[in-house]
Amino acid sequence: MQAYIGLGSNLEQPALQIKTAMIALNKLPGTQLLAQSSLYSSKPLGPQDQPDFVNAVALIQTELAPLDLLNSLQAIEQQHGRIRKRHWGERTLDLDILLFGDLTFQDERLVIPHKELTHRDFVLKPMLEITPELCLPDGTALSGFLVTCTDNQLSILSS
Ligand code: ROI
Repeated sequence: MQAYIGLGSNLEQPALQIKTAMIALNKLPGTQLLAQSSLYSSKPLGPQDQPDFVNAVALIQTELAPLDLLNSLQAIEQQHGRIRKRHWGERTLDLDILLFGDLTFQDERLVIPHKELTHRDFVLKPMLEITPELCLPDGTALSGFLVTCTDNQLSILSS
């Protein structure tokens, strides 16, 4: 299955956090990194008295089931010494499953597609950089949400 993973960090050398997390994704069992977006700098959504974020998206091919993938992503977050200071606050590393093939899934721990995906420019723009024609499982083109999503003043850090 192909899955899109959102990456975000604004503590402890954010760009390095994202780059090493990409490498860790490629090392997960039964998983390969197929593509990665540029690294984007973005203004924080939430409290403004925190550092800017670095955001990116990875496209992976995985044999893991969704909840196994979630467990693996949470293990990577822990290995990066995930610190979360407050709700909607700063963090060392956030990894979110955005899309998982054409699957829709919902339980207490995981909702696919990710609930905020269509609202956040720092998720949409890197996803569309990888796959411009990308659609939700119901066939809606993601590019249509660019006009209504947040504006977190994205700028490309490096390719
Ligand atoms: N803001 C930006 N720009 N990028 C993020 O990844 C991000 N993640 C979050 C909150 C705190 C909501 N704000 C964010 O979890």
